[in-house]
Order: sequence, then structure tokens, then C-alpha cells
Amino acid sequence: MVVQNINIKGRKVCISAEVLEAQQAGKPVVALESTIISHGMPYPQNVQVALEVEDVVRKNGAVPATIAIINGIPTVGLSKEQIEHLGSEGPKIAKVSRRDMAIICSKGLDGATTVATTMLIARMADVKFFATGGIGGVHRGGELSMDISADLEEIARTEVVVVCAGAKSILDLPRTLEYLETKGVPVIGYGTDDLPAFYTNHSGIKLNARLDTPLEISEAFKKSEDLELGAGMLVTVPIPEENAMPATEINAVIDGAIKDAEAQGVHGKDTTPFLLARIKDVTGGKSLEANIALVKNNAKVASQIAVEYEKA
Ligand code: PSU
Ligand code: MN
Repeated sequence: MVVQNINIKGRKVCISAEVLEAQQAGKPVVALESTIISHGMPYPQNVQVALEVEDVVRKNGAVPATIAIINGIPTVGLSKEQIEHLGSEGPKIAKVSRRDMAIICSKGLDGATTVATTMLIARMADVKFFATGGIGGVHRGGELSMDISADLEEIARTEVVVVCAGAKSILDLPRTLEYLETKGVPVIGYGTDDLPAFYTNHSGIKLNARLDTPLEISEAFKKSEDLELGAGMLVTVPIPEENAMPATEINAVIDGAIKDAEAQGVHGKDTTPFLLARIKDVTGGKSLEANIALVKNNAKVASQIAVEYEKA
């Protein structure tokens, strides 16, 4: 694929020809993150899944824009080769959150973008919809450790619709919702009244907003833009019933993974990748299957929302 550099609002962002052409034609575009490729899943499934998720977006009428930092340049719409590079290098690639952006870019390095930096770069390139698996949040014990993902701050300040499957219970889910409420972020249940907990559908934690169709979400986001509220939106989509895992089984695995992290002194940006890898190992890959299914489902929903938005 031809990749060309263009300058948007004085910022250097590299946009692929496919994405640029879609934007110029007023077609819907959906952003996808890259930390899920490098740090969220093992090679080679990570590459395969990243490409399949792009196909899901295309099948649902939108154009995928997988985002990362390549040679120090925020890049919107990775080539197959670039996805293969991030996937095969895996955790050797820097996991880049907002605080890391300036340094990684100034050094001309490659970086995998988290939800926070994917949103940030998407917005620089005028991409408003983004599908992922799970977001970061307030970690368990966060009231003491203050380990709160930069994803939450970003959703509060960057006007992008983030479609996810809720959050994993590696996080303190009620505190994560409290934080988002304080920051003025709408958390929408897509056809559900309570927060989906990634591998399972019903956390029992009530959300204050439920919307049932892509059109309603698109309308709500347009209104948010009209009113210049200046925040993103979080759309939480339950994992398809047939892919959900039994809550007691997965929660026991998560509790064990958190104990392992504590025992090994894992902290900071390593915590989330460590927990994800532990959970996958202990469940013998069952959690990976669920993870793949929900990411694809989220890509479908995000594409449908983007299609509605561009229609009107
Ligand atoms: N949660 C998941 N899968 C993931 C991540 C989180 O279930 O792949 C990744 C995302 O890229 C997210 C990041 O933005 O981890 C959050 O990391 P931290 O908690 O260090 O902010
Ligand atoms: Mn953290």
C-alpha cells in the first residue's frame, strides 16, 4: 500500500492512501489500536487477528485505520508489513501512552499505541470512531497505588467514540465508572443496562445510559459535538453470548493473576500486559478465543456507528 505523509493542522501525521481516499470521499473510517497487537496477544495470532479485524470493518462498510508510531511518526492506516513488524516484535516494541509520545517520536522509534494514544492520533487525523477490546482503568488497589490508566483521562479530553467490551475485572470496575463520571464521560451500554466485564456479559454494575442502535449512538455523538462538550464517549458492548466465559471460572483466574503480579513486584506500564499474558496461559488459550471474538464484534458495531454518522 502506498503510504503518504500529509500535514494536518500543522501536525505531522502519516495517513495511508486508503484512509485518505476514504476521508476525501466522506466514507466512514474506524481506528484500531496497536498495543493489543504487540502486547495484548501472542504472535502469530496477533497479526492474523489484526488483519481479520480490519476485514470485519471493511465488510461492515467502513475503512480500517490501524494506528501506531512508525519511525517516530504517528501513522494512521498501517500496511500489512507494518502490522507484521509490530506483531512479530511483540513486547520489544515500546508501549506508548500519552506521556511517552514526545520521546518516542523525537527519537524516531516505533511504538505501539494504547487506547489513549490511538484516540489522540485518530483525532489528529480527524477519525472519530475507534474499536478495541478492553480499556485501561482504575486498577484494583488504585485508591492506594494511584494506578489509573491514562486511557480514562484521554476519553475525557478527546472527542472520539471508543467501542469496547467494557473492562476486565483486573480493574476496579465501580471506581473506573466513578472516575469517568467525574470526568464527564458518557458510558453507554449497547443493548445492556449493566457494564459488560469483557469475558462476561453482566457485571451487575448498572450503567446510567443504554442505547440500542448504532443510529442512536451516532446521534448522541453528533449532539455532543454540537454542544462542544469536548469529551469522548465510551460504548460498552457485551461479548456475544456464545463466546462468553463462566464468570466464576474467569474471575478466579484473574484473582490468581493479580496475586502473581504482586508476588513478582510487577508495576506501572508492565502490569496490564503481565495480567493479560497470565490469564491467557492459565486458561489454556480459552480467554484468547473470547478476546478475539469480542474484538471482532466491537469492530462491527463501531463500523455500523461510523456508517450512520457519515450517512446523515
Ligand atoms: N486491556 C485489555 N487488552 C489490552 C489492553 C488493556 O483487555 O490490550 C491494552 C490497551 O492498549 C490499553 C492498555 O489502552 O492496555 C492500558 O494499559 P495501562 O493499564 O498501562 O494504561
Ligand atoms: Mn497504569
